[in-house]
Parts: sequence; C-alpha cells; structure tokens
Amino acid sequence: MVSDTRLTPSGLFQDHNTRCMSTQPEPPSDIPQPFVLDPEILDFVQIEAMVPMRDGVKLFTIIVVKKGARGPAPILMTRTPYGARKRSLEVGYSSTHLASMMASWEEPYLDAGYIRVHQDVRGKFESEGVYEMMRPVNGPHAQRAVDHVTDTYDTIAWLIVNVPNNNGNVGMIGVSYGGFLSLLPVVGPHPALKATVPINPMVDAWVGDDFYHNGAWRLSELEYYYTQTTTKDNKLSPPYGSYDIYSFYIEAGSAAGAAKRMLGGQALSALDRYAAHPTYDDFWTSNSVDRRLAELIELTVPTLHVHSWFDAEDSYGAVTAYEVLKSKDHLGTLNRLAAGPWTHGQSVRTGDATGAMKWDIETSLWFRRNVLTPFLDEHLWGRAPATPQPRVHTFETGTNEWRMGETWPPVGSQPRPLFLRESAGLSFDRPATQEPTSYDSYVSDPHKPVPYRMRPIPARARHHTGWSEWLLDDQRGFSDRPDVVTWCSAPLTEPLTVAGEVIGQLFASTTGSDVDWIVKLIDLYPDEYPRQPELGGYQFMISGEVLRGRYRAGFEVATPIPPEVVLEYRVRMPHVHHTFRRGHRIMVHVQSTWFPLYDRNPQTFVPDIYHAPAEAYATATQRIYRTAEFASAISLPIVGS
Ligand code: PG9
Repeated sequence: MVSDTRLTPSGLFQDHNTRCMSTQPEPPSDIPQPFVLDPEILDFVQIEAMVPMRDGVKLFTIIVVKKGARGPAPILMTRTPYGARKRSLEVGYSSTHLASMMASWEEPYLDAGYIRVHQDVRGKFESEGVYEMMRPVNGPHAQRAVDHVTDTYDTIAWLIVNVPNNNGNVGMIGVSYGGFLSLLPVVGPHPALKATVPINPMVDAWVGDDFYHNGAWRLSELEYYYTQTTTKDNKLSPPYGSYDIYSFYIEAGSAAGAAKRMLGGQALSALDRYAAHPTYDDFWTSNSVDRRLAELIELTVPTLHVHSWFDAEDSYGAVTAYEVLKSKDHLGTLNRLAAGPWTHGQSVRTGDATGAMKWDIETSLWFRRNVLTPFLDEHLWGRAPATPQPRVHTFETGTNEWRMGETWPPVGSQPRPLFLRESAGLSFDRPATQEPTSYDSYVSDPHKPVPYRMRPIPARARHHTGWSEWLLDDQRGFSDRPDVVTWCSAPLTEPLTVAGEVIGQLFASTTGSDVDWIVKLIDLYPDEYPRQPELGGYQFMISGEVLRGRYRAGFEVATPIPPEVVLEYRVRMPHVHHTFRRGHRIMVHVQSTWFPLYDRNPQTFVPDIYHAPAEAYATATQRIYRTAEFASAISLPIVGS
C-alpha cells in the first residue's frame, strides 16, 4: 500500500496505534444520556408529548404549569412553525423558575394558573409530518386530508383528556404565523375552544400580508423563505454576501436573480410556489383566510383580533379578519378588536415607545391588563367582567390615548378626499382648473430605486437592524429625492383626527407600460418640538402602501398600461387612528420604487416580473394630475367632520 505522506506525516499515527493496543477500555462518558433537569428543583411541572393526529402523524407538544397553581385551570395554547421549545422555555434564560424562562408577558398568566401549551406544527422542529408553508384549509379550493383546523381540533381533543387538572376550556394565542394558526380554527372549532387571540395574523399574503402587497412582490421575504424552509429547525441564515442588501438586490437584477444568488442551483418549493402565482388566482383565493372566514355561517368562538398600526409584515390581516367576522357574530359579543401603536408582535413586548415615537404610557402592558386578561378571564375562567367590555379598543396616536367603542371604524368616521394641489399643497377643496398641464411629475429610474430605509440596509435577520421598526423611520431623507413627489398642508390650526382606512386616489399617467405607485401619508412635525427635540421636522409615516399598476382594474388579471394615458389608481392603505395635532402638517409622498422591500417594476410590461430580463428595466416619466376632472387625492377617514 502506498502511504499518503500528507495525511500520515512522520509516523505519528503508527506510534499512536501501537500505544492504543495496550491501553484500558474506554471509560464511560462524562456526559450522561439523557440529562434532564431534576423536576424537584423546578417551580413548574413540564410534560412533553407527541400528540397523535387523525392521520397518525405526531406533533411535539410542551405543556407547562406552575407548581401549586390553582386548578382546574384552562389551557392556553400557541401553535408555531418557529420551534415550540424555543418559543416557550427558551425565550428567557435558564432558571428553576418558569416565569424567568418564558417571555416576560407570560408571568401573570402563569401565576394565575394557566396550563401553557406550545406545539410545533407538522413538519417543523420536533414534530413529524410534512411542512407546507401556510397550508390551506381543506375545502373545494384545496383538498387536504389534514390541515391546521384538523390538527388544532385533534390537539384540543387530546389535551382536555390527557392534561391533568384542566377545566375543559382551551384558548389560543399567537403572533403572525402563530396568529394565522390561532385564527384558522374558528372555521371548524373543537367545542372546547372557548377563546382565541390572533395577533398580527397573516390573512391574505397576496393582498396585504407578508409575500405580496397589492400584487407587488416583497423581496424582503426571500430571507424568510430561506430561514424557514432550508432546514426543519431554522438553523440557516441567508447568505447575502453583502452587508447592504440594497447593493445585493440591485446587482442581482430580478427577484429570480436574487434567489439564484442566494441559492445557487437549488430551489425552495414554497418560494417557487408563491413566485409562480403573480396574479390573484385560485391559488391565492384558496390560501386566503378572509375568504374562509367569509364562508362561515356563524362565528362561535370569541375572537380578539390584535392589530399593530406599524406592522412591517402583516398590516392587513387583523383588521380585515375583524371586518369579515362582524356580520358572522350573531350574538354581537364575540368579535373584538384591539389595535395599538405597535410593531409586529409588540403587544407582547414592551410598548412605551416604538422607534422614535414615545406613547406616554406602556401601551402593551395596558392592553394586556385591560383587554387581554379580562377577555381570557371571561371566556376561559368563566369570570364575567363587572361591566361589559367594549368590543373595540384602539390607541389613538398623536393624542396618545386609548379609545373604546363598539365598532371599527368608529361611528362618525367618514372618508373625505384631501386633494393634491398646485404648489405642492394639500386641500379639502377640489381643484377647479381644466388646465391639462396641471400635474406634478418625476422620472422613476429602476436602476436607482428609492430605498425604503436610509442605506446601508442590513439584512433583516441580522441583530439590531431595526427591521420591525422601520415604518417609523423619519421619511425626510426621501422627500428631497427627485423621484419622490410631495404635497403638504398648511400648519393645522385645529387638531384633525383620522380613524379607519386610508386610500390613495391617483389620476396618473406613465410613459412606461407598467408602473408601481407608492403612497405615504405623513404627519410632518413642526420645525421645533420641545417635548422631544429630536422630532423637530420629523416626517412620521402613519400609513404607506404600494399598488402594482398592472392590477389597477382588478387583481385577477395583469394588464399593460397604455403609455401617457391618464388612468385612475386606488391604493388601499393600512388603517390608522391618529390625530394630527395643532401646528403639525399633513404630508403625502408618491414614488414608484420602494426598494428592496419590493422588487422593482421594470416599467415595461412583462408577463412575469419575478423573472424580468435586464433589458426590460427602463426609466419612465410619471405624472400625477390635479385638475377638476382628474382630481388626485388621499381619502382620509375623518372623525367628526
Ligand atoms: N410574518 C411572518 C409570516 C406569517 C405567516 C406566513 C408567513 C410569514 C411571521 O412573522 O410569522
């Protein structure tokens, strides 16, 4: 045999082998298999179970309860694709105390004796089965022998029989994907499901949550697909090869080019599935949770929808689900809404400030004490509140006050157009001019798109990037760009309150054959703001949204835009509850790129923007009209006008 001297240098291995022959047998390992914490030292009881589903698949479930808790007690369950163990006992730090190990918001609920359950959805982390991202509900649109409705049903059936000292009442709570998983069961609930709290749920991932917004592809989600579907336990982070992801995406060209740079020759089926359906087709309607809710005859599960005004991921879902279920709540008491000045999931974190904005009170704690706890107390413990709870709680930004009511939008809120006027002004008076050149214009160059944050823009997955708070960034740095057009009111002499949906109503033309319209509604702070000096002149975006112009006539079909023809575009924007204070000004921005939050519209019509070739990307001149006939405006839900 020829020895390879590079691998066995200097005969060392031979000496070693000879020595080994005369040594003792290996000692036992110093690491015991398995080591589990001694239950005696813990202040809680923990059960781990593989809960069987109707198809034989078993789902990993962690059940914890504080020792000495008063029972029988209700079960509060979170189902998650992000790791039941990570989301329950590994949020805090290693301790003998349950409350220190779990998220800090949980402490009062653990003290109250709740039996807290976390479960991995099928196919993720420690559960068996096949993971299908956003698995649709079984029905005429999507045939699935098992789905999240059946898995939740089967889990609840198992829990109420097998978990000691439970009172037979189960509640669900979860954020985002966990919100989606908490909302879906209302379409086929187990009778023991007595309350659910979907927080920032994904409801329609084409219209306004997560993967597309009004047809525009969210490039920012590439890293979500990567982390979520390259491994079962989310252990890989996306390899960008560039700190500033703006550069990464520009160099990559189309969204398909970016995916190729990150994945090489490999594919991610969920990414491919969503990219393969650029229009709002049967695939999306079968995935749409609001459509499933609309098919429901009657809502039977008390549901507290929790919405965040500044949600960078799911700005559509919670309010939409609440609105759809209004007519299904025949008792008139089951469908509730709470909306706060929060980022994604902030209602279960600390809520005294969001980005640069300070709210005067700890809004998340206020919500949990005054809305969440009474809701769960009523439906899971059977403790009716001393006085009936309002159905709607919303935090009004600007005045920084919680408001209560029976419906959303509140009674007295009426849409009213605020017109985009000459000299970059805004006015409730409609323009009278017939002059055809009454427009504002800009040149949009997809090779130099408007960034959605000031550069450098680090990857979402990197720590401390502020991804969740970027909607509150000062927009001032963008308003000076030549490819952003702005309008501004005079300083307000009286406060103006808006509550409800905002709609951009643009009459516009483009020299291209496709276009994106991004509309931002901004509270422009006075130049000096003594209460918080760094906010002097701050441009605080209270609502912003994109519309991919090819869907102007309907989401189901993409149609090229006839160049230089004035057309009407309706940009439905996230709901707000805000008071523009005296001395502040209302401001509107319009632009045609928002990068790399959204991929760039090439501005030349191509059937499939995801794979747009480099030669399709072309500059275009956009015109926003402000004449009597073509009176562009932003429709504001004005209270008390
Ligand atoms: N926004 C995330 C998501 C929800 C639902 C589907 C896909 C992604 C999340 O934070 O869970």
